[in-house]
Amino acid sequence: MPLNPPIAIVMGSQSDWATMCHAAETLDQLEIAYEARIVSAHRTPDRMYDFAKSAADDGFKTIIAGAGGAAHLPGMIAALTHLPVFGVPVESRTMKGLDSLYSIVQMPAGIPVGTLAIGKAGATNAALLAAAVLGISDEEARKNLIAYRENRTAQVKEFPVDDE
Ligand code: RP5
Repeated sequence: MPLNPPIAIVMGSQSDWATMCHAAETLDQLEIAYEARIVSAHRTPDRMYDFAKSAADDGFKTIIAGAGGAAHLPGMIAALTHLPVFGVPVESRTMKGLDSLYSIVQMPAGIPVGTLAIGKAGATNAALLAAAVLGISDEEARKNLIAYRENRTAQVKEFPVDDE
């Protein structure tokens, strides 16, 4: 049976995709394969359990998990797998994502979740961190990540200009 792509992007709801698609787009730019799934800690706990317990055997190397509000998904997945988990706090409607951030970042010692910024920046950086982890042992991923970073640097003007 073919193994899954190296990176999983999971999220608690369809509504998280507007944020998590930025992780997917970043991995697209890096030409790194991923699988995106809706895996809710609260609404589909059995699906979450099955996903997390089999993630390593299924060939995933890193998991990006995004959720908002009472955002237990990244921490629960981290409790169920030894794979690195990067958590993305999705901006919630009522608390602007501070609730999501606090839910994800305050893990007890022993079960780490690498927690990113709220929203698009966090989703983008989660993909870049996942690529960096993959790049330790995958030369293609490493080359693409280095090229991505060089390209971003080259786009920064040295002097400011009036609005174009
Ligand atoms: C969380 O509840 C999800 O991660 C999402 O951010 C939030 C709201 O979900 P919906 O009510 O939009 O489906 O579990």
